[in-house]
Amino acid sequence: MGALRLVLGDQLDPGLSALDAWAPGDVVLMAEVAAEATYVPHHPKKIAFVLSAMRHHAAALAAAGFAVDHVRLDDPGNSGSLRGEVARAVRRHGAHRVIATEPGEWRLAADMAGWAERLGVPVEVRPDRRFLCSQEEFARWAEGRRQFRMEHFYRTMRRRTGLLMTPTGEPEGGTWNFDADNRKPLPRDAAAPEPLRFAPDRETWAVLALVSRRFGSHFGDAEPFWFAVTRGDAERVFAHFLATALPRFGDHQDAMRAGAPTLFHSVCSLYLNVGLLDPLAMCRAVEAEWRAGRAPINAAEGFIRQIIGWREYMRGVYWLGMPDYAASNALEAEGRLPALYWTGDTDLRCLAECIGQTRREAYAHHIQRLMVTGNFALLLGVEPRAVEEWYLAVYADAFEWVELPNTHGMALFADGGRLASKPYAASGRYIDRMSDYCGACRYDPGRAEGEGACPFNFLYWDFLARQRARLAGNPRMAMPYRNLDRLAPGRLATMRRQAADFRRRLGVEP
Ligand code: FAD
Ligand code: DLZ
Ligand code: SF4
Repeated sequence: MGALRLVLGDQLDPGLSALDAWAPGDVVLMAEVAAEATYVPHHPKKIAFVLSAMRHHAAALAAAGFAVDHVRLDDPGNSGSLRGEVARAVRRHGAHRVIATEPGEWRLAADMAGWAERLGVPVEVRPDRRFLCSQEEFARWAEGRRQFRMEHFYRTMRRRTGLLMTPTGEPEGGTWNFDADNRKPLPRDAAAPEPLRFAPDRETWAVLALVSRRFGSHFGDAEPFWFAVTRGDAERVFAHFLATALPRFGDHQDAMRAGAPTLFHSVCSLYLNVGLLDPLAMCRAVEAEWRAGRAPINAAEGFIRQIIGWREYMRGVYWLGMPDYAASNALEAEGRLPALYWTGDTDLRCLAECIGQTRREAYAHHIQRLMVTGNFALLLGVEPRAVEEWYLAVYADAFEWVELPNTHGMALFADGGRLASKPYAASGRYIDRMSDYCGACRYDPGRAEGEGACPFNFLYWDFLARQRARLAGNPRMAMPYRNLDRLAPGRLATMRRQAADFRRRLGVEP
């Protein structure tokens, strides 16, 4: 009779708080359950990644001396839910209490709050130390601020961690943020490195067969499967990134290229989010590359900002605001999500590239998510919940604490500016500048009306006109509204008609 220590599929860290003060007789429970794969229809590659990484972590914990009870998806009697598996394990082991680490999604935290009563044993939920800023610290930082700005939070985190700081407390390089140096398009002939890939081992092949049998109808290809599924291999991925991509990460952070999904990105978010990599250790390693002269400051600062800035900020906004945060809909977007998000069937080449790549790899980098698929949904006025479900389902790194603020706040502006100072709405010209997608597209990014006009263009002007009452007063939107007002009224009316037809054809409007 001991404690049952719950380790979830995104808590694969041997230093997890749920394992603190281990005592003889305690048992770790890890449970593969159908409900976690289907509450949204997760991409098969993501499910295979999580399940295989869970199995490898369970083996590593057992080898380190922990008693581990790992319930497999196809074990007879598997109840299909986390609550059901915890209840069965409490009975199986005669556990007198349950110890967990706070989960990454509000829905599970809310469910856990009722576990003690249902199970008849105390349930202790401990803080998650894998983040640099606790929920309480973020709440203190947020106190008294009506609007949050990542930049202010980021500076606090730089000072606290000492990352890229001089001995006298100034930012290295003389400025806090090199964002302006992170927007260079990629020259046509520039070579980009490939991320490190791994062949599946026997356990991963078994998981792939299981996933194909149980979840093969979900959007996405499980194979070829090349993700790391152990801590050691995830560390190799990161070391490979440092050696091959970090030096140019800064310059081309916002660039997109057809057929090159990862460019100079790390493809580490999935490993970080399930606990196979440690955020602070990664940032220290990146800083060391800069100090050794192997990476420029705009690359090191840009990467560190994503991790101690954006990543922690998103988590803070999520936990502070939930569940109300998810319910907001500041732009009153009520449209339906076009089927093309799930089929990839579209002649808009930028969308076809990003969605096709997402289907194959369960991966897209930030600008693809924000400025192509996210921007399109924003301009169309799609209902936030449907967009969020898509992002949560299709990316291997998607867990609601980070997916929701990125989608709801950053991409859709559905929080009315709590998280970002303006909507990231852009026309086809932006996509043309930052990618090579438009060259082979049937639409022309230089045209905004008539046959062959890029839909992002007429949708952009239609969006601004439609949202004038809500957005025109925002100082950061002054320039777009000045440009809108310069359009001849007849031209704007034509574009708005074209936008309305387009939205109807896509099924956004009934
Ligand atoms: P890199 O470009 O190499 O960046 C390094 C690391 O910084 C990433 O691994 C990630 O941990 C962190 N990071 C970068 N940008 C962000 C950000 N905006 N928020 C939080 N962390 C960031 N990221 C997720 O981890 N899970 C999600 O579900 C998710 N959903 C998103 C949805 C939308 C609509 C948008 C616009 C962004 C979303 N992001 C999400 C953020 C970002 O797109 C991914 O973190 C990034 O693309 C992962 O690829 P990478 O590891 O190659 O990143
Ligand atoms: C994403 C996922 C999947 C697909 N499967 C499981 C699972 O079988 N067992 C488990 O413990 N966790 C899984 N996860 C991760 C959970 O969805 C995640 O822990 C919660 O969403 C909280 O972040
Ligand atoms: Fe996308 Fe427009 Fe460029 Fe085509 S022309 S790829 S639709 S931005």
